[in-house]
Amino acid sequence: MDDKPIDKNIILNELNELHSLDHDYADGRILGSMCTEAHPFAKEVYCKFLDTNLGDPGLFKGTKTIENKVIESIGELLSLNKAYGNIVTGGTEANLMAIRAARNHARKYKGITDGEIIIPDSAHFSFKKAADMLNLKIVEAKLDENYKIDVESVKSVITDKTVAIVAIAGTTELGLIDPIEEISKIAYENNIYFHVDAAFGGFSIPFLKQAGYDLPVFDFSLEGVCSITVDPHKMGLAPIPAGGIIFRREEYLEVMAVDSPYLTVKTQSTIVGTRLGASSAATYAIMKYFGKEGYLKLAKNLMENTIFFADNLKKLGYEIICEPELNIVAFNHPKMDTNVLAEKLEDKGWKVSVAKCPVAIRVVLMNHIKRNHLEELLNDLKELY
Ligand code: 0PR
Repeated sequence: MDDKPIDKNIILNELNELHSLDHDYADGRILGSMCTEAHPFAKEVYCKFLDTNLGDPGLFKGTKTIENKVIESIGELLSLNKAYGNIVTGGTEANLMAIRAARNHARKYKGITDGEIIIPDSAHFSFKKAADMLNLKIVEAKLDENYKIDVESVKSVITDKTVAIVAIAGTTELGLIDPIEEISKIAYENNIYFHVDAAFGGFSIPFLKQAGYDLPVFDFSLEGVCSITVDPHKMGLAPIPAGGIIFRREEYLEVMAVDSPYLTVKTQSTIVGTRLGASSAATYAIMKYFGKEGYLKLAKNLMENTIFFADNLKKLGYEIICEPELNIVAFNHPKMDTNVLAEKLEDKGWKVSVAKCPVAIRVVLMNHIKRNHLEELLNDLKELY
């Protein structure tokens, strides 16, 4: 740190210079991000709530009410009348809370002390972090030929140490929805905690279904589902950080509670202590401002872009890994190595993401990628073919 204060303009100049090295969503060149530019109204509200702290909710009763209302609203979207949960920093923290709840619940009610969690091969790496922190063993369930969790494989790896089963509604690499209904049944029959990671799909699947897309049920209407991750900072257009964890029952929060005796509320179940109220307020604002109608329009528009892009890739001769269920397209050149193609696209100014399972170029069609960007990208892909 400098000894003497420095003039604001000098500081701002330095920061602006560094900020200019960042990529801008508005260029439409960021192809592999599940985040996008937050809506201006959500950003405006976010700034107003920057000093609020939900770690001590008795001091910020109004903001705590806002968080409760957001959780209630997301719960309703996921077919749950009375929802419990929190707005957290993102999908990683939401998944960590879900797995912590499952572990503590199994420890308390089943006496399991060396638990295992069953996750699909396609699960986000946040579950590896959760297992590491919570001292749980990961058991990977195989994927079927369509890159979805294999139901028989899940059945075959259940043991008396299983504390949770995880399935995904909108996989990170391919945007696919696992057979949640079947897994829910298995979890329910075996009395095992079932968590659905809909970090990406949670803010679009309900609306796409409403728009007539034939997508499977993934939410609390399935009796085995105990918790769902759904992130406002992905398809919800809320500013980063905003993840969501929704629990079916309050007892899942209770089994995580630790005493916080000198605070205004005497127990705390979240991982983070001091935590932003701004994320809840901004999420509340954008959900109200958009309404179901706004999210439906957004989700539909992004799916139309997805189908446009996939169809044109096929016309050019590229190979699509799977028909997109949500707004992600993964593809390969029939002859060129994927990493070589990725490098060539990078040379043309695209920020490319390469999926690992299977290896493919992966484009997440978020709101910052418009038709004109897709046309430019298709032109470049045509040249490279
Ligand atoms: N669950 C799923 C299904 C996810 O796809 C992700 C992240 C998470 C959980 C974890 O969420 P947080 O990153 O909010 O903790 N998916 C993206 C990924 O890892 C996140 C991302 C977003 C990565 C923007 C890059 C980027 O530019 O690919």
